[in-house]
Amino acid sequence: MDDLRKRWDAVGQGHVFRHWERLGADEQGHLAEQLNGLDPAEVSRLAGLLQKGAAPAGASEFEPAPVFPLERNADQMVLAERARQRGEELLAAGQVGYVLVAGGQGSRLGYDGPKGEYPVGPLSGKSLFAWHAARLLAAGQRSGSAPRWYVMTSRSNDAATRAFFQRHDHFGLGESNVFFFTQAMLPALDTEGRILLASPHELFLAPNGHGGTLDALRRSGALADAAEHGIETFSYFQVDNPLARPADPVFLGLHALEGANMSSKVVAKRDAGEKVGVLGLAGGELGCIEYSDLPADLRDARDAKGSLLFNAGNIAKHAIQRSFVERLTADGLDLPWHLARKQIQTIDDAGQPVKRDGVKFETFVFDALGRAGKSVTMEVRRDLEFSPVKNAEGEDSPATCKRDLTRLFAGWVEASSAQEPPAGEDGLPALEVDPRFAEDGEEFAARAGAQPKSVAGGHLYE
Ligand code: UD2
Repeated sequence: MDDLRKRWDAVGQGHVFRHWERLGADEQGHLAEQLNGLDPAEVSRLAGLLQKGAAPAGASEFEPAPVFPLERNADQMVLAERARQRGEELLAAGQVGYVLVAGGQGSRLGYDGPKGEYPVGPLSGKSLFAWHAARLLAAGQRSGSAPRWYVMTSRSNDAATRAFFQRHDHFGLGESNVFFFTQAMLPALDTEGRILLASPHELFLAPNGHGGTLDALRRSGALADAAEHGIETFSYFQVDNPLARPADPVFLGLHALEGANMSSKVVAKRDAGEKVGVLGLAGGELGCIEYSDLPADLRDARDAKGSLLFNAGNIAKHAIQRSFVERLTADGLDLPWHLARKQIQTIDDAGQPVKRDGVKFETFVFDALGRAGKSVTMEVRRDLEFSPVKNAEGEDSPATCKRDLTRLFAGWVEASSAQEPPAGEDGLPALEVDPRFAEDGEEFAARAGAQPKSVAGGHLYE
């Protein structure tokens, strides 16, 4: 105990013991455990960043990223076909492992549990986790190779996530094929760099951002596990997007043919004001320019064809070489820190609840693009690949996700000879297509003779 106190005193954080004497043994144990999980030197480095201020955005040096487009010329069509074949080979050889990031807190959605539990199946009420699992099962059926799934949680949702997978029998993937790992937490600091307490016996900790995935892959043994299983490439995707297609052979194949270390999928922005980051170059280095960093004149600028100049909306879908993660994390994760200044619920010196200005620290996975050397940025169809559930209402909400899924499926039905679905109460077709049944219009058409199940007054294809 003396040792612990000395270590934190030495870096000017002794105030975290202010309430120690009046804590119960369990509470003392909890606080000590939290502190033992942190590195005082790292906390000092973070505190040092507060003095430096935010890094200049360098807006004058922004340029659009080169993109492998959806509208392809003859050469690009040939290349895409070669890529498909290469991608299918990699998938069949089991060289692709799937990494799902599900460590975020989902506070914008207002859902009190792991976001992956959130129901998105329009008729089945299937959760985000179940939806992703269905895609992986479909990929396994197609390639003949059992998918290996690395699921990143954070300390606040790890137990609940594991329990959810248990209750659902790991969605038929097999318990031994799902590898859970947990990202690190970091303390929020006040504007003077002092650790904030959430209560007398508890630090205010927050997940260290999705860049922490890379570090957590190493620390958890997932990198070693992937090497043992012959996995060379991670297909990285976010829990909030049920349309993410983690086993896309064209994307994986392009990434491989290019010899890329990290690649990205993008969609054309809905409009100039859409709040997504765009893939672009800053000072010649590839990265993701957050919408808040893109000056209005660049945000609104158009090219000769009238498209937005900065149009490559980041859907947070990447292919990442295992060897690249090994290199990036060999001496601790070396990515820039992003500081989020927020009002934080903490306590005052007397232990009473109070709100204070504070700072949370995160790294972002797309900052690794600048270190990747070679990279492919591939444009994909928004209606097929991107409809995230982020907010409780409005854009990117459960309602828009249901609308997008239903419209997509309805298009497949319309283009085939399948039965027209009835309308649901909300006026949308009451329709759902499980990813194991079909993941695009072609696959759907190939099975159009199959009869849907009648569920909740609608047609469920599964
Ligand atoms: C992210 C991108 C944005 C855009 C959008 C696409 C950032 C900063 N911005 O916006 O450019 O591409 O996604 O959907 O990423 N997560 C963790 N641990 C963390 C933080 C996040 O696992 O510490 C996960 C989280 O569970 C979610 C994903 O990362 O699946 C995205 O996080 P977010 O919701 O904070 O990012 P968002 O929507 O602001």
